[in-house]
Amino acid sequence: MARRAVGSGRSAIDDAPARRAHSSRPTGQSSKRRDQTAQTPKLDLRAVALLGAKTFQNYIGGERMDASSGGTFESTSPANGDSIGTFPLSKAEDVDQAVAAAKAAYEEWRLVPAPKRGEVLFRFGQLLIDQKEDLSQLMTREMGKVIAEARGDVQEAIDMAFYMGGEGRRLFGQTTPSELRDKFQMSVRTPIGVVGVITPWNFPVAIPSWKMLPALVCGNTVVFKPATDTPLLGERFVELLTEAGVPPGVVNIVHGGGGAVGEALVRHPDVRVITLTGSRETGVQVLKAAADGLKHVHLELGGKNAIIVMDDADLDLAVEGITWSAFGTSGQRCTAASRVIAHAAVYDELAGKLVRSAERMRLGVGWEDDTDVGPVINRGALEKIHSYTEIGKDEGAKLLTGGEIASGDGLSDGFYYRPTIFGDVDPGMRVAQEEIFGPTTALIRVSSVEEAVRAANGVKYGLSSSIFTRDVNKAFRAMRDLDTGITYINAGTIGAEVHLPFGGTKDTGNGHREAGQAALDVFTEWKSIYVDYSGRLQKAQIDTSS
Ligand code: UN1
Repeated sequence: MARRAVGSGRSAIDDAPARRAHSSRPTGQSSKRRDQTAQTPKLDLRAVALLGAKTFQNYIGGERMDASSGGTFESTSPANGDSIGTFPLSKAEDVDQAVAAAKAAYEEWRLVPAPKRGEVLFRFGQLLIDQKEDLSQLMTREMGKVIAEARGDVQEAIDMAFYMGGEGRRLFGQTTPSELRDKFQMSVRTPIGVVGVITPWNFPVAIPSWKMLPALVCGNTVVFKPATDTPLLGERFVELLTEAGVPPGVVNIVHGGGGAVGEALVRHPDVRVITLTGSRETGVQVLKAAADGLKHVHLELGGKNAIIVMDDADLDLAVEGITWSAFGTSGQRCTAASRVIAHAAVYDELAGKLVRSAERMRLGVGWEDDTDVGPVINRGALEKIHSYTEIGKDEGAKLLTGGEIASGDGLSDGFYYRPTIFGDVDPGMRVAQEEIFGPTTALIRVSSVEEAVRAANGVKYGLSSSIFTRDVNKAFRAMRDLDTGITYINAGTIGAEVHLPFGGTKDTGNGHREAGQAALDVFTEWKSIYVDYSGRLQKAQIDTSS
């Protein structure tokens, strides 16, 4: 599965390590690592500085082990190139081992009462609270997002841990009357088995929590492949789950690229569920590869999200919402506002305010408090984002600000791109159609709410949308007509909370949702149970006259 040159930058399964792959060096850690996990010291800045010196292993069936091939890859900081750590470059044999461990552990985990499984998640939530600052500091270094957003990412996982922990005492089914006498019936949710979890780098703690925590509370076991750009955060996630009491084999981590580990997981006959957040193209490949096995596949793919600004909007509020949604996380959210559809009456004023707001943003390393925009994830992403600036210019869009790789003041050591705004964008242009996954947004001029909604819907994706208006009628029309899984009124396109369904329409996914109650549908089968206590054979649909 080849990495695409353009398109979504957040490709999890095909993210074969963008960085150096080299042969393994001796680790001397073997299974002793398990003990170290229990007493993992809190990361302070000194510990963070030492990170590059560490070599990590896979965690399979409660044992630490190198990749069977002995290969490794290195994780480095997009902020300044510092080494974060060295990780096993696993292959299909490692996946086989992990799946066998998860399959064996399933037989016991599925029988642990769901409230007890929920209690493990509560403990995990508490550990995340205790480790929030350390994880956030680590995240700003390994993934690059600014520290306030890193804390938000961890908080989202905390919220999910408590939400899904509570599901342990719900997991509601239905009871219904029977058409026959002396007969009882109900539906119950049952776990499915081994779940393959393939996650991206942009929410390296939150997204694994959206997938693994519902999978676990429902009684499944997990083989987890974190993105090769953020393996240490994946590692810490599993260490904390283990510390919270997840038994050996219930969660296994296999590091490595999508072409080897991801594909082996998707094709493995004993993996019954695949959940992937990644690019549209990867999603299609996964769906095809999983088709022969008739697996449950949950896909959370791209977005090309629009913010509509009507002529009656509070413009300053809209500018704040757009700035946050377009340039927060350096635009690397699937919910990022990469289009702004503005009413002609306010277009010029809005464009001027937006350009000033973008130009005020300070680029830098995420762990400095006054940084507004951190780096993008890697050189490939930087080049792809810049290629869209060239595409936009060639298409005739007007570059209002940005459009360049940032350098100077230490920025040349990392992958920094200036917040970029295109004006006079035609809704059909590539910069208005394709997911760029960087700090670039496109301004489109319209003259009515109907035209705005048409433009907003005129893309293949359908994740998030927003409208700024003070007219309740327009707001309700937009809520009804915007064809997306998430719609905001007088807020940007980002900021979903964990207890409502998260996902999108059209090419954003395949009809499933994560988060909220909807997530349970991905990780359970329904079983309908009929109990006849009449003592005789009653035939449904036939013996129904009494
Ligand atoms: C993503 O970009 O894949 O609503 C997830 C938001 C965040 C999650 C984004 N809570 O933007």
